[in-house]
Amino acid sequence: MADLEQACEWLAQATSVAVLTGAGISAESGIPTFRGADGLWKQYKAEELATPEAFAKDPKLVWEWYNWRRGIIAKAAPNPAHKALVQLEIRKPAFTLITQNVDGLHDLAGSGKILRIHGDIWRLRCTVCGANWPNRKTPLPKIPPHCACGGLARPGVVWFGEPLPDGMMKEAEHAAAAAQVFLVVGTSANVYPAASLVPFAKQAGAKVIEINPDETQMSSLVDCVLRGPAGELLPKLV
Ligand code: BV8
Ligand code: ZN
Repeated sequence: MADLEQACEWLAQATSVAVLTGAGISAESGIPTFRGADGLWKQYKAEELATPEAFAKDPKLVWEWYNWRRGIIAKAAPNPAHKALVQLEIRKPAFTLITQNVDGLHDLAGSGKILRIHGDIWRLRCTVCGANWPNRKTPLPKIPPHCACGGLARPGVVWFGEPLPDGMMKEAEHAAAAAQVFLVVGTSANVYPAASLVPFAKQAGAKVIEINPDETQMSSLVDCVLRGPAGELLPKLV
């Protein structure tokens, strides 16, 4: 219990808070995580499909995977963890939500200041003219989808080996450096540069609090570990 009380105290005193979320925060909404047992699709690992190379080789296969994920996400609703972060944002003068998730559940929950550092599964981008537009059709009527210019469309996400959207990492680092409390929720912290935000916030003097039922790459580095599901712990913390 002491850890939760300590975390509550740090959070209550903080006026500036930043949060990094991963797939774990959407697990209780029924969305498979990447590394969890249910993270595989047709025995493919995410790192194999979420790459420009995989798309160049077989855009239909990659789109079938994104169409499958969009189908699952479309049926999912934000859980108490997403909602608790909306409450926290309302209460804190300075608040930034940095998410690795492309599922859009933070948006659906009502969060405002969101940095979608790995993009958005509900946006499409043209591989020819670069047009970028919202598309929430599930299932997609045609796989692969195309742009009005006739160009092949791709998901509006950041693939492995691709840089994050311009300026996004700078903004995330700025928020992490300014935070008195940095929450790390539902991420295994294996993917970079996102994971580098945790030691970055720590070095900048933030109290770093990890919320995760399991050990992660960062557990030894953080100031406080709350072991359990985010849907149960975040509402208690907030
Ligand atoms: C780049 C969008 C450079 C697509 C994603 C340094 C060292 C090593 C490797 C690298 C490095 N630098 C770069 C790399 C390569 C690579 C990388 O990090 N590879 C890893 C695998 C080693 N990084 C990149 O390629 C990045 N780009 O570096 O570009 C560059 C620069 C200039 C010019 C050219 C290139 C881009 C990375 C982004 C890739 N896109 N997603 C899509 O979604 O389809 S990454 C994707 O995987 C997610 O967004 C997320 O980031 C990651 C999955 O991690 P998590 O979200 O943490 O999920 P995971 O399943 O792993 O863990 C879930 C956790 O939740 C677990 O801990 C579990 O215990 C917990 N949990 C479960 N239930 C609950 C819970 N927690 C709370 N409550 C619960 N109920
Ligand atoms: Zn186009």
